[in-house]
Amino acid sequence: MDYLLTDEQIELRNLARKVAREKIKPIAAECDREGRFPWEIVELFRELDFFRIIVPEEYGGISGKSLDVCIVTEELSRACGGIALCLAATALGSYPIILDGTEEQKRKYLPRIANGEILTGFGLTESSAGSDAAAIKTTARREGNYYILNGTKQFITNGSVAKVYTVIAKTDPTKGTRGTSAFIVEEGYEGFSYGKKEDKMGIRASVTSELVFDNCKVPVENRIGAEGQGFIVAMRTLDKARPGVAAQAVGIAQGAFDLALEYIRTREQFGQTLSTFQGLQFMIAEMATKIEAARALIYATARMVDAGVRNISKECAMCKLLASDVAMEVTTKAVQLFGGYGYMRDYPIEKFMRDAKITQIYEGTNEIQKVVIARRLIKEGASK
Ligand code: COS
Repeated sequence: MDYLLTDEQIELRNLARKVAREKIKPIAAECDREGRFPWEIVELFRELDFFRIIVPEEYGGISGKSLDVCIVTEELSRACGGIALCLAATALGSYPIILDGTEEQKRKYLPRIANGEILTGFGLTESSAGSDAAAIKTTARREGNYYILNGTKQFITNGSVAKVYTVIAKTDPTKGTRGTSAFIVEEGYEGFSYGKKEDKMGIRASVTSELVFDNCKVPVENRIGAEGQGFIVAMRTLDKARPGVAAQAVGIAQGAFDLALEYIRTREQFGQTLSTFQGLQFMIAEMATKIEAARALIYATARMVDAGVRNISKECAMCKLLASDVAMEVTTKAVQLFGGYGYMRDYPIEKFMRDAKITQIYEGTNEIQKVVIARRLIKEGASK
């Protein structure tokens, strides 16, 4: 199904699909095994102008549209959900600047993000502040023309490979969510270093590290939005990013499904291919239907984001919830269809299941997505 994509979007999708098949698929297993960040793919994305998709045209980009980011993320994730993240996490790290940055901040950073010179990351999570994002302990104390940041951010995607981070810190610990502010922190700032690099179950081609701030000096002009607006900046960022995680999840599901479908068409048992057994036919019919349902919701939501529709946290959360649950279900069933081979590392299928799991956890656990959805439903009341 083409979901009424424009000719340009179909061209973009086909290009991303080709890159995924020809350049990402051949290195996916090795990057996964070694936990290697694929700099050569970053270089290729630079050459292909893929990073420009994240950024609006007036700042050196070619799109800035959520739907385009989703299309590319999905296609890349069909080959490797981890490798796709160098782009998707750069989108996440850039959204605070795109959504709430000053004109100067946009002019300074977005062209460099667009041309692929810098990757970015988003620093919200801490060891004791995951779902409870307002519980962050990292502080930012104003001293003249600087803020002094102290604390540690945990599980930061692109941590140590990105050059620029958007970081949420407490400027007034007495004021709860209203006491947080957002900052742009560059690699090389005094007092900023990287901590532990995580050894993960999946998305192992993506780097996940701690960001450590020890009296880190950040210029006042790097504050994004007004002092006290950091939590809102973070929530707005997550709203915009969640369809992208959903697209990653659908891509992972589709990648696993493609392999499973080919497998059952050729694998013979009891003198016939697995595809002739009705139980398995029903299984693949359900898998494909759920993938399409998730994709359709993502496209519809991304179009709403791009049209500037306000108050769509619910729809963005629904995308992420549905797509990641579909990814987990589809990849688990794909492993099942491969039988014993599915459980073996010699086959590419188990990686999809490991990669899928994170999509139910990061950028807000699916339990948090349900909180966001339910709060909105209760606020809105029944449709008239
Ligand atoms: N857009 C704009 N503003 C928002 C918003 C959104 N999507 N969501 C909340 N806000 C505002 C609220 O309106 C409220 O503003 P006021 O102070 O003016 O009333 C403020 O932010 C605080 O909101 P709330 O009371 O809902 O905050 P909670 O502490 O209850 O937290 C959840 C809400 C659970 C939704 C939030 O903590 C969350 O999203 N947690 C998950 C974080 C996450 O995704 N982490 C993943 C790692 S980052 S990749």
